[in-house]
Amino acid sequence: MKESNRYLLSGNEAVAQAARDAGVGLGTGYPGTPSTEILEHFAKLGGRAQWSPNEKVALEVGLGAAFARGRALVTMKHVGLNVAADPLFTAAYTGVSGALVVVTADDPGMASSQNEQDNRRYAVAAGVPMLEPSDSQECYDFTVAAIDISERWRIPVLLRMTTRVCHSLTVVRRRDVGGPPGAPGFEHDIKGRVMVPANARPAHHRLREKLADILAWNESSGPNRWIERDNTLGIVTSGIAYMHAAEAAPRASMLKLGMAYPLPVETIRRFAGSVDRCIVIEEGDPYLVDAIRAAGITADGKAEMYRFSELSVERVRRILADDESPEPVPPKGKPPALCNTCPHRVAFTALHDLDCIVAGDIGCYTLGALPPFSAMDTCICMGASIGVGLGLRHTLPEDQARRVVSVIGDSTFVHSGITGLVEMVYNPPSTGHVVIILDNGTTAMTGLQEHPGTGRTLDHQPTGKVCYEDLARSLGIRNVHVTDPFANPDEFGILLKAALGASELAVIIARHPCLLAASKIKQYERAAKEQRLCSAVTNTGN
Ligand SMILES: Cc1ncc(C[n+]2csc(CCOP(=O)(O)OP(=O)(O)O)c2C)c(N)n1
Repeated sequence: MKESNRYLLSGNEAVAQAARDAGVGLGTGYPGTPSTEILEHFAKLGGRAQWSPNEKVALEVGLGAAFARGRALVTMKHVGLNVAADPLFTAAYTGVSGALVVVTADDPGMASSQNEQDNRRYAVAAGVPMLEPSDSQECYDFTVAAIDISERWRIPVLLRMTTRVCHSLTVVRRRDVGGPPGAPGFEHDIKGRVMVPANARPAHHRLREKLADILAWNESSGPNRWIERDNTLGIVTSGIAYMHAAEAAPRASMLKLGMAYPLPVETIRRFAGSVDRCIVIEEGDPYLVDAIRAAGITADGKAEMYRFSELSVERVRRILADDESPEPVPPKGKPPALCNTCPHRVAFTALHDLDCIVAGDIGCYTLGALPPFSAMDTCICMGASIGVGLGLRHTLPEDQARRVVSVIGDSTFVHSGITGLVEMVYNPPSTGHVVIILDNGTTAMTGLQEHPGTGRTLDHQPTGKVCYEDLARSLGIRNVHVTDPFANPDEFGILLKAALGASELAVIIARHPCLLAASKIKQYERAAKEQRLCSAVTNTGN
């Protein structure tokens, strides 16, 4: 919807729009709810966007672009930052020559995640400034601000979103976002970018000096809002919690923090001193309240029960009233289930029938843990199925070890399963091991994104393709089988039984397209074929 300069955008769309308006030259990331639509929208707006095999690679590519004076946007869900943490911490030391903005989309309440970690703590641990928008306008404005801060202080900047901020639609006014990026180019700076200890020691000092400077800027002119109203109650808040607090206590004075790190402690001290009761309203961990109290400022916080799940207007009212009585239990929704025609069903039926011990992984196929299959025994993080399966095989008595199988999806295998396969070859259990790759030709869980195993880019154009069977064979695994479980369910069961009976390493690739993706895949393949024919005709001059 557009009325003059007014756009109704989700937070994710607003980040993409700001990145496009600000001349971001490269967007990289790995899909993950609630962040996925940022790069997809950036591509729709004409930006160059790429899915990487995982978040670590995405951040490294973004960092390289920012070393070349480019403006880069890197997107991921909160747990993605665990994967990308290694480059992030040292990129804080090297800094950047252009701009590097890293979006972490946290999922309090775990609408679609395996934990509800609060990534504000990453900003402190890595020493990277963090901005925290509350609505789509701020998603737009703070993306622009993050680019400015990154370029001004030559430092990566974290933009922390949460599920409601990512997905809610609010009005955005686009604006003049300042100058275009400088021309790309490379300057040698071995001392600044090669982080051996002799270079990293002074780099750490430089980082702390930058952070002190950013803190001074945040105290004087950071993106924080002091809203003075009735001074009997003052609320310090940030992110989506601000929206709930504004509705729950419309007459209270507010200090709304836009920059979660470094915290403008002196501004908070003055605010707390200006009200009779100061209370911190924040979603997730007691991050703000702990830091505020550590600075010797008196402030109330929330009871431990409100650390879990998302806040709401009602929950904020309860926090303000010090109400710790049990909360009403929300009605149970319909549990999710594998689609009736999902090819994963065949694998889980066989795993169930053969009484396997299944080290599982994350994707649509995690639903194999539910009845009627009940055929997944562990699920930790992306890629963990292979390592966990190997550990089980190394430790269990032989009769049980022989029943252990690792099950992993295709996107997950490329993300972080390949190193597990290398471990399997390097430290094989005495009973062998069986890995099933459920290859449905897409990243179904997050909405059918492409990945390096599909052979298509983010916008579905043909590109290089990783072949799992060749990869497994190249590692020295001899038992590699490709089967279509949908076309031939009996064959899948027979293969699995034989693999379990042998004391060898085996990889079974169960290949059948996700039914939701199949027609689109055919369409992309047809378009690619037509394109090839066209260029062949052009090349022969006909
Ligand atoms: C580190 C990390 N990044 C992203 C996600 C979000 N996510 C969960 S599973 C998954 C991939 C699922 O695709 P695939 O393995 O192909 O299985 P499918 O859903 O297609 O069955 C993604 C992107 C996550 N949980 N953890």
